[in-house]
Amino acid sequence: PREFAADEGAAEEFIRLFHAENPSAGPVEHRLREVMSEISMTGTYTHTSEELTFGARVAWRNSARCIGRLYWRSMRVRDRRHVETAEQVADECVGHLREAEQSGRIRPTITVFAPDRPGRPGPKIWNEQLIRYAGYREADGSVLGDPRYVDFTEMVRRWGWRGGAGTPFDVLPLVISAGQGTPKMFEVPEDAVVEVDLVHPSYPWFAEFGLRWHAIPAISNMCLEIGGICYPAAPFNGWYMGTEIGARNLGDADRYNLLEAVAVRLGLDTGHERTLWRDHALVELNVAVLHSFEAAGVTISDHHTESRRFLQHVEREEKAGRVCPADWTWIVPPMSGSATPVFHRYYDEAELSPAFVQHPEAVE
Ligand code: HEM
Ligand code: NRG
Repeated sequence: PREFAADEGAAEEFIRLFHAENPSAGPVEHRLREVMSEISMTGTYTHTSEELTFGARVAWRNSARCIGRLYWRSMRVRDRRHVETAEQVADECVGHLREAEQSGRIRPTITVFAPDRPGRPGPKIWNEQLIRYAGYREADGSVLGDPRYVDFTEMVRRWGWRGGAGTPFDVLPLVISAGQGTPKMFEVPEDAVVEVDLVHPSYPWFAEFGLRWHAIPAISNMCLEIGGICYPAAPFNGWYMGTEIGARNLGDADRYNLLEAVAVRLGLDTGHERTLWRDHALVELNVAVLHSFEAAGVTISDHHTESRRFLQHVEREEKAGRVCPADWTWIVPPMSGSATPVFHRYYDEAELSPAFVQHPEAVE
């Protein structure tokens, strides 16, 4: 129900939260009367820039699947609520990438575009992330590139995209629609996409795989929901945890599927599971990812460090008198789970607001 009026209950709950955590913002009753009168007159209301900044940061704090929440207070919030056209949104997404990546030091950043209003939906970014690699289905059924984006790639090709050079790492165009308008495509300029070539600290042959990955994970298809207002385009980024690339993106059988190729180059016996060739290949892939990002001066963290930080975050939240919602199945890293402290406990599973929520009509 993206075009419906803002819910007064959700608005009140958020305004009360904002004032409880920001005592210097003045009396809550005054602001509540203002918000309720704006809703009754227009069907929606306008966040102050302080409310927007706080709301976006708390949406991150409430993201139960995210292990990286220790630094939630320091996220940079780019208020671009006045931006509505597809062209301007594309420009600002590129600006976001440039600002988030200052010579390799990645800064957690979110850009918030126009919200949904009654009868007037906000702009929408169709890409799952601002930077993703195309997947081309070949005649023999195999896939060149990222198999996860075969459908998306076929869609943009049907719409006339001819941008890809035909490599396994072609950056997809941004697909953006403004309100009810038909979506438009925009190339991400090459100089706005920082990438890291993957090498291994001990195996020179590793470079021959020709692997690389982009520096910035920037999820762009989730709706930022604050106090009953939905911001459908609000791309955000932090930095990568190595396993996201080394274990999942490069290792998963339905992604780049590299475990067997790496195991063979390592000289392992892939004929028997009990040689643990998959596990061994996973470790070396992940060593290569962490080593290469570090050598390139691009921020990345390993799953042991990020796990420790996360438990520090949980502790801090408890001290502040808040529950920290967490989903064990997402928090525990995809390799060496039990070697990280986050494995050995349970978590609160509350669903809190503000939040990042998936669009029901999202495309992959
Ligand atoms: C999920 C790490 C910053 C919001 C995740 C996941 C990891 C992670 C490992 C699981 C991803 C997966 O398994 O595919 C980090 C790290 C950050 C960071 C290391 C560094 C600062 C952020 C920021 C936001 C955020 C800035 C939002 C403002 C989320 C959300 C999910 C998530 C909403 C769930 C995504 C989904 O449901 O698909 N994060 N994150 N994270 N993170 Fe973070
Ligand atoms: N696994 C995905 C990214 C999901 C979010 N991870 C982050 N988010 N680190 C991938 O591209 O591999 N973040 O905002 O930093």
